[in-house]
Amino acid sequence: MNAHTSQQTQRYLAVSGAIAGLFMVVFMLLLRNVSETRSLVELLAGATLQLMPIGIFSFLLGLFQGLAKALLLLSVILGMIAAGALFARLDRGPGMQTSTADRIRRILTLTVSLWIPAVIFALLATSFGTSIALTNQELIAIAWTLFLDFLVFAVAMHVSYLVISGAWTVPREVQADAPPADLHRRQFLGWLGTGTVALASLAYLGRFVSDARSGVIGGGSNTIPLPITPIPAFYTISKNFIDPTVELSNWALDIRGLVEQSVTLSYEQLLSLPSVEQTATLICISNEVGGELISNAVWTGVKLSDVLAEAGIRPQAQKVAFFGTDGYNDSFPMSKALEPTTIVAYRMNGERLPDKHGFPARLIVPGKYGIKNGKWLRRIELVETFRGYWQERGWTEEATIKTMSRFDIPAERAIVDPGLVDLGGVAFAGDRGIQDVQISADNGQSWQSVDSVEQIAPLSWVIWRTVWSPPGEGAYTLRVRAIDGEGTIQTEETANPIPDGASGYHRVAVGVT
Ligand SMILES: Nc1nc2c(c(=O)[nH]1)N[C@H]1C(S)=C(S)[C@@H](COP(=O)(O)O)O[C@H]1N2
Ligand SMILES: [Mo]
Repeated sequence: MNAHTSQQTQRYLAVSGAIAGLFMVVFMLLLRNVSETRSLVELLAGATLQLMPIGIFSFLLGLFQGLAKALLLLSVILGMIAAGALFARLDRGPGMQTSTADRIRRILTLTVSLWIPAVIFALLATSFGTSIALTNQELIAIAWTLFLDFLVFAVAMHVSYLVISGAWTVPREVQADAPPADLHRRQFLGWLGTGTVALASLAYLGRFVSDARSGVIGGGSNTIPLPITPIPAFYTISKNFIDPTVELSNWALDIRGLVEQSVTLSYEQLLSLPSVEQTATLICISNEVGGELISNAVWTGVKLSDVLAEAGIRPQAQKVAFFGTDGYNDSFPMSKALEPTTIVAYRMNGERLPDKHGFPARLIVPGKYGIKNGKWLRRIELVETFRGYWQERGWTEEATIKTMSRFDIPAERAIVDPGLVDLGGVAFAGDRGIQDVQISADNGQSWQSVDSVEQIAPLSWVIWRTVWSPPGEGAYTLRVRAIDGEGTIQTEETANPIPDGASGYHRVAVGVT
C-alpha cells in the first residue's frame, strides 16, 4: 500500500521539505525572542541588501516603497521554504524505508551536516568586517540557535513525510493485522496535526511580515556602543597564533638600557607604586574606515615615568623600547613616555588585566595606535634608536592616531521609517579630543553639527547622536566627519590602514520608506 511511484515520492519529499522549511522559519523567529539575537531570516535579509549594488537598492526602494521591507522578508522566507523543498529532494532520507533508530540517526546526521557549513559561513561572514557585523556573543548564540533550527527542520521533514505518504500508520509490522479503522484514525490525526501547525505557522508569518513594514530592517546590530566597552566586547588583536598565558611566579618587569641602574620589578612591587586610573580608547592601526577595531576601557596602573624613575633615566636616552613575552616589540619617544597619561596598566574596567589584553601588565600610550600599546610587557629598554616588530614590516614609526568618526546607527543598507531618523556612533582623535561631529546627506556639499557629542573622558572616544529628517522617501548616502580638539577637520582623503592608519569619511547607504 506504500508502494509509491518514484515521481510520487519526489512530490512527497518536496512537500515535506517545504513544510519543514516553514516550521523552521517559524521556529527561528520564535527562538529569536528567547536568544535575543537576530534570526537567520533577518541576517539573510541584511546580507541580501548589502550584496545588492546600490543602484538596484535604490531602484527597488523606489519601486516597492512602503512594501519594500515586507517584500524583502517575504522573499527570504519563501526562499527558505523553497530551499527546504529542494533540500528534501536531494537528501531523500525521509523516503527511505528504515527503522526508527535509523531515522533518528539520519535526522542527527542531517542536522549536523547543515549546521557545520552554516557555522563556518557565519564565522567567515564576520571576518568580512562590518558587512554583517556579528559580535562574539552573537556568534555563540547564532551557533546554538542554528543547531536547534536545523534539528527542527530535520525532524519536521521526516515527520511530515511520514504523514503525507501515509506511512504514519507505522509500525508496519502491525499494519497487516491492525483494524483498518485504527489506521485511518492515525492517518487522520497525523494530517490534522500537521495541517493545524502549518496553518498557525502561516498566520504567524503573515503577522511577522506585515509588522515588519514599520521599524528598522537590515544592516548590522543597529545599536550605539556603550561608553565603556565591556571586556567581552573589547576588540583583541595580536600577532600571535596562540597568545601567551603568563605565570606570575616567573614574571617580572625589567628596566634596562640607558638607565642609571637596571631594575627588576616583581608584580607586587609594580602594584605597590602609586596608582592612577584613566579612561582611554584603544584603536588598531588596521582599523578600516567604519571598522570595529576600537574600544574604550578604564585602565588602572602606574605612570610609566614613575616606573622609569625607579631606574633613573640617563640623558642619552631618546626612546623607550618595550618587549613582550611573545617576542613583540616597539618603541616611542621619551617625551611621550614621560607624559603622565602614559601608563603601565594592570587592571581593566576594575578587573585584573585579562590574559588576552596582556596580563600581567601592558602599556597604554594615549594618542598612539594600538601597536605602541604593548601587552604581556616583560622588559623596558631606554635606547637611542629602535626599529620595532611592525616597523620591520613596513608600518609607521610615528603611529599617531588619525581623527576618525563612525556611524553605528543606521547600519549599512538599513531600511528605516520616514520621519525622524536616529543617527549615532563614535568619534575619536587620540589625545587631541573631539570638538564636534558633523553629518552630510548631500555628498559632502553641506555639513551640519550633530545634536549631541557625549564627552566621556579626555582620552576617550565620544558618542554622538543626532536626529535627521530625510527630505522624502528613497535611498540616501550619509557621511560623518569629526573635528578634533585642535579644531582640525578630519581629512576627507582616503587611505588604507597600511602604513599609517586608514583615513576618509565613513559613509552609510540608508533606505527610507
Ligand atoms: N605583546 C604584544 N603587544 C601588542 C600586540 C602584540 O601582538 N603583542 N599587538 C598590538 C596591537 S597591533 C594592538 S591593536 C593592541 C590591541 O590590544 P587589545 O587586544 O587589548 O585590544 O595590542 C598591541 N600590543
Ligand atoms: Mo593593531
